[in-house]
Amino acid sequence: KVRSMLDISFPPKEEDTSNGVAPKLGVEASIEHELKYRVSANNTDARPVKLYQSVAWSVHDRLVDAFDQTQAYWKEKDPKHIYYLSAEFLMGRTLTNAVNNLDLGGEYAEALKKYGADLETVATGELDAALGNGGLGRLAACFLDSMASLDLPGWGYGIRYRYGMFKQGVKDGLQVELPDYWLDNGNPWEIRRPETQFKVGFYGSLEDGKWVPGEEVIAEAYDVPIPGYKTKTCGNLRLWDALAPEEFDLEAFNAGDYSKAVEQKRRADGITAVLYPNDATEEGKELRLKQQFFFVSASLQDTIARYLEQHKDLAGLPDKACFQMNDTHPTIAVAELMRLLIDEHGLSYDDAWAITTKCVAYTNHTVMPEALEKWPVRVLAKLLPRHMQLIEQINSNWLDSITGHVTAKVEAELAASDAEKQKKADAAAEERKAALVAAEAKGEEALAAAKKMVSEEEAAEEKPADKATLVEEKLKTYSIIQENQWTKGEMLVNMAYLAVVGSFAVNGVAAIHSEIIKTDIFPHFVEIFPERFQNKTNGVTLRRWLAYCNPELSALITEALGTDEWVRDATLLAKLKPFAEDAAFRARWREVKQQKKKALAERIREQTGYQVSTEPMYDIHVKRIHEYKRQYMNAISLIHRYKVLKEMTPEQRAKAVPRVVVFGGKAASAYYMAKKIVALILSIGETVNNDPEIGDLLKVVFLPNYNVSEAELIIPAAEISQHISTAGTEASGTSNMKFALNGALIIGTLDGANIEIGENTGFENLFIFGVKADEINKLREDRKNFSDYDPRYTAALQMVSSGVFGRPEYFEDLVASITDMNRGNDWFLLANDFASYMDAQDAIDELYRDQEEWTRRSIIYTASNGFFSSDRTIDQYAREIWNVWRLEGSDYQRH
Ligand code: TH1
Repeated sequence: KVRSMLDISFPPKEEDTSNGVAPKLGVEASIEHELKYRVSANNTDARPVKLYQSVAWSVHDRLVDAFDQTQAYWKEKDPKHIYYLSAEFLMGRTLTNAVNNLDLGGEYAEALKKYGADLETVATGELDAALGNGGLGRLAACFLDSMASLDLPGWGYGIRYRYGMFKQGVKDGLQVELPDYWLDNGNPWEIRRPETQFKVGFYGSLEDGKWVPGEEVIAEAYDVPIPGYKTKTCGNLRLWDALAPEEFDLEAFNAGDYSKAVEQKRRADGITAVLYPNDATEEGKELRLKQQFFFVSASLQDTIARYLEQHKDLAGLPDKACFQMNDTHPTIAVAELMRLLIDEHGLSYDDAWAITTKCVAYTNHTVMPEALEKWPVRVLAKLLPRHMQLIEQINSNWLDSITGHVTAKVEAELAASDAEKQKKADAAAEERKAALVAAEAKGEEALAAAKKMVSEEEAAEEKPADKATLVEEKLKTYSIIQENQWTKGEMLVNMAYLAVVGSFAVNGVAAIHSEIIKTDIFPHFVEIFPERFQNKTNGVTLRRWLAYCNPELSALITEALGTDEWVRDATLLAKLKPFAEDAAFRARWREVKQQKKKALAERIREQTGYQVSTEPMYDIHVKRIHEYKRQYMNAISLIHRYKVLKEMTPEQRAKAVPRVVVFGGKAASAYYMAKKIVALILSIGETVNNDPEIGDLLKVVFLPNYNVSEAELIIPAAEISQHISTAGTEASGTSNMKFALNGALIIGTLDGANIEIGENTGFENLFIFGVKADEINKLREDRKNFSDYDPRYTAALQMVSSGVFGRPEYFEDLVASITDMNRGNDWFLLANDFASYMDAQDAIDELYRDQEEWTRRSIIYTASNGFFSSDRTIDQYAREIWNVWRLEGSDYQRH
């Protein structure tokens, strides 16, 4: 611990322990107080953002009360805690969630009347906290909500990036990236903790086995209270900021070299400056590793320090702490926990290993090879020499521990093949012997020639495999440290392997994904510890993703069920099923959808200028832009749709089913093809939306800057949503769950959580198409001489190449990526799935003509998918991995 000079003990108080403002003032008075004193705006010029700030600070004070009480209670009861280590937390806005989770919605609505405002409008004054890329970061945020709502003692640990996910703009038909300075207006949701600081070292060398860092920064904590839903439990998200040592050490600063201090500050600032904008792709930059180590080290030091306040013996740590690693990004935790236990707390290697492997668990979120983190030994050894040494030791112990297993495997394989080979070799040897005897009889010259021939033959002969070599080769496939298959000679640390070896549990995020990681990614680890591998199907919080983003639908559900308990217990949604058969209920369900479509149409007009009708089907495709997610295939299908509409007679057009197709999603700034996909969608929209012959029959909209808040607006308006990744590539997907819960039908492949949504909803109610995951490898092989293109597909691509949508040269390599054997060769198999995709699209049009049946299905979706509540997911983690329990036997939890 760096600083404890703030060890002031507060005199015990009778009532609250807060700053004394909130509990004494009612909601209305506190807003007024904040408006006047904190944001300094008098009532008359309370511009929306100032009103937002005042309301937020007023809520903040109430949050702090709940937070302090919970944390004090947990400290007293000392239950096992779960620490969710994640490089990303995609929180979005906080106000609406906090007010409603604290059950203060009514009071704030009432108080705001005075300002002629409603909470919904005021809430738009808040900037999204976008400290994450996409699904993985949002999952972490949903998990925090569920942990608190289930009264589980849990904290999130991450990085307080000063710039979150970039803001996406559109300029000249292309994506542009703008900085996301989300702290611009201050942040009422965080509490700075200058009293909680830890040193984190980098670089340097090992001197007598001891690490002497060459650079040090200070990690300073910021706490973000996480209110549970209608419970007093308020969890914590602790985010770390980096300070230069001179920033806190005033004396050294004054005595020292000013410019050196400034340089140190610049370097420290760099660590927490910006979130890497890559979703499910790796960028092996040293700064990224620095970020990972920075937050992991601070979090582990913090946890150990708090543990030691109450316990002496670190052997008990596994009974009090579990670290869940959100993908491999925090995997250096395995080495850092070892280092802290051994170097800082004097434990033996073996004791430290026993503790570490009882405390750490790992969630895998992807099987995409380009996302699996592998750090060059060279980089790790330079940045973290002691950790590299520990990883080498971990690896060598690991390989020693399995040598017996591997040897037995090799022996079994050899026994089968060697007997055969040996027989052949013996026969050949006999022949050669005979040849020599015969040559000897013929004289010196013949003998010499025969000897030469024999020795050549012997040299060329296949040697019976040498067991030791085979064992060595096989062991390499288990090794955490491996040779780079592209850059020979470079050694890499496979972080996923380190995570598996260092964890007591490893899980995937949907049923199919958890199977694929066992068969394709970690099969050799499954041999050794089959019991370590689990599935935990993802989930989403129904608070944010249904109750709060769709209050109209929620009111209808609550009315039908006669209770709002479904917000807490999502299984109750199943009771909606009979209402699908009620025509009057269906009409009201449709009315809500219509209302949400109207709100989205308004947003589309604001953001793009396009006027879209609310009559057509709203078809939504929102997620990060990626080749594997196949927005490109959707775009090609829309070109075909456009072409068909153009070729129709007016009578035919009158019968066509109109659609508004909305895309949203960011392309990583360095992801070349993804940016071209965005450009293609924008270009298609430009042509189609301005074609007077088409009118309302088809609109193609790219809504810029898709983020959590946009999603809250878009998802409730969806009638159909697209989840069309190449089978086997999308680990789970989570927006599919949000759409289903909001009554949007799904068109999708048999991939990720789509499969389980199908099982819950009934596959007959989804529009499923495409090849299956287990066919992919063979199909990719076959593509080497593939020629079976659907004529609609070819014609659509032809339109791109011939410039119907402008810039044909710009799109040339995008087209080539799916048509040219040497330039991508359609790795994600768009051509294979196109025809069945179009069939599914036709079925959608057909069903939409029958609005009663469509609405019936929509209700069935909401009723069937309570399983995908993150409360269920977290309950499973708690029971099956973490072994943590809600604090029971107290009336403290519930209001
Ligand atoms: C996503 C997966 O792609 C998605 O299928 C899944 O639903 C989600 O995680 C939550 O489990 C991933 N996001 C990332 C981001 C990075 C690296 C790997 C993944 S996998 C930076």
